[in-house]
Amino acid sequence: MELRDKTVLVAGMGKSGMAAAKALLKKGAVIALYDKKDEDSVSEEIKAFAEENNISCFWNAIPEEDNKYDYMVISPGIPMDEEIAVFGKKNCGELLGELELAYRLSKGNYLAITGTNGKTTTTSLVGEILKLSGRKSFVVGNIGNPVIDAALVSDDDTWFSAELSSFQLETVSEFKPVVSAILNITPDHLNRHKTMEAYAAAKARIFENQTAEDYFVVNMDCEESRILADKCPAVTVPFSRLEEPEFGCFVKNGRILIRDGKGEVEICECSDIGIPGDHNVENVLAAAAICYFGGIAPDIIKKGICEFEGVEHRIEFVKEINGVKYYNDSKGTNTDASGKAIDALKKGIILLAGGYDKKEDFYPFVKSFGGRVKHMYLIGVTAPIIAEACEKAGFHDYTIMKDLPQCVESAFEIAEPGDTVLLSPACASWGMYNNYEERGRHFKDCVRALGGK
Ligand code: UMA
Repeated sequence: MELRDKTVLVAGMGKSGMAAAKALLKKGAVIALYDKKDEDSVSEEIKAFAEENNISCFWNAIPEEDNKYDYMVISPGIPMDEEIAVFGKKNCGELLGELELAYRLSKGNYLAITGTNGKTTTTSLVGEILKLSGRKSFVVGNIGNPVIDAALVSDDDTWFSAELSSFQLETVSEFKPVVSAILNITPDHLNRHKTMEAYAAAKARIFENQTAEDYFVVNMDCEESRILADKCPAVTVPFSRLEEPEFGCFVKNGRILIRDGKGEVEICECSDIGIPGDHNVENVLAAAAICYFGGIAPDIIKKGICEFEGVEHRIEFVKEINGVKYYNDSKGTNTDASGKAIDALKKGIILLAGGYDKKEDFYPFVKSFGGRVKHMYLIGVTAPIIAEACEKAGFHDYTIMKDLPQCVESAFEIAEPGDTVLLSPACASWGMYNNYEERGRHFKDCVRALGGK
């Protein structure tokens, strides 16, 4: 992709916008910056970057109609019906996301992972296995590392383990991974995508440019994901915790096996998996299939699985105080993810939930507690909405609280030895925190502060 002297409007100056802007400058493009924030709210770092490089900025202002650009690089957080996206479609030669830009500027091979939940764990595990294989590799994408930083230093032998969100996939056009994977599809981000069909369609864009030489790893235990295989041009590699496909990755007698069309290969024992819950068996099955069909030897895959300790903010053990275990699952940003954390931790759970409203229905979530949640503390915009779902479901053991520290204090007061205090909000953090990491760290600080009590 030739960018020298091309004009590019970078829309959204978060992590990916900033990384894209820097890369575009390096490639000789003439850039302008946009963010819906007003000038006072834009960080000093961004303002200094703009000033040093003499860049025009549109802070909380849409460019005039007579401004034309060759490209717009749009951030994943900006919905396509926002005024700036509408401007981009009309006034910019092409509208692309940071992922698509990075792909066009990179060399090497992509192992691309999407799904509603399990993305970060699977992408991290694939990244660990790639590292063990000795290949030059990067873990990138929605996990928090813009793809473009690694793209600029990639070569033909580079491998990317890329976590991709539906937001990022909405703006791909040429992106073509060697192996793509859809881990599961359950309701999430419906405030943005509006319908499950639109959400699944955005996820399915992960394989739209694949060909018969590529692979598509898919969860055959998840109907919403499985049906997408019919539309996929690549070789489908199903994985299953419950069935034994003739071709694919599955569990048999406590062992993880792969059938590759030539025979059956053992990867590891289920007991080798160090991260809790059935959902993590699924993540391991997916990672094993992705790596195996990405050409990595089974013994290296096994080593990666055995050594993997999980990721921060995902059912992360924080501390035990007076026989009560505290877990940080701040990454539980939808009901499906939080339901899996509850499943993994069994019973006696004091649950801390609530946050930003993504228009999910909380009734099935509360209904699924099945006696495992002792009490629930609720915060954020969704607190009264979850409370209403609790009443409807006949679950009355909840309290609406002011903030997270108050929840932790109260949980500490009521918890008895053997109980578990779990932060798994079933909601995004926005409105109270900048991101789930900040929320998770705050929770851990609150728990550690209990230590002296
Ligand atoms: N902005 C606008 N107009 C809008 C919306 C946002 O101008 O309508 C501006 C904001 O003021 C802000 C910037 O855009 O300055 C934020 O951009 P962004 O929301 O796209 O966030 P980034 O910092 O670039 O982070 C993005 C991903 N964020 C989202 O998709 C919302 C990060 O995923 C990702 O790690 C990062 O790129 C690097 O690839 C986070 C996430 O929450 C973890 N993802 C969602 C999820 O996992 O559920 C999809």
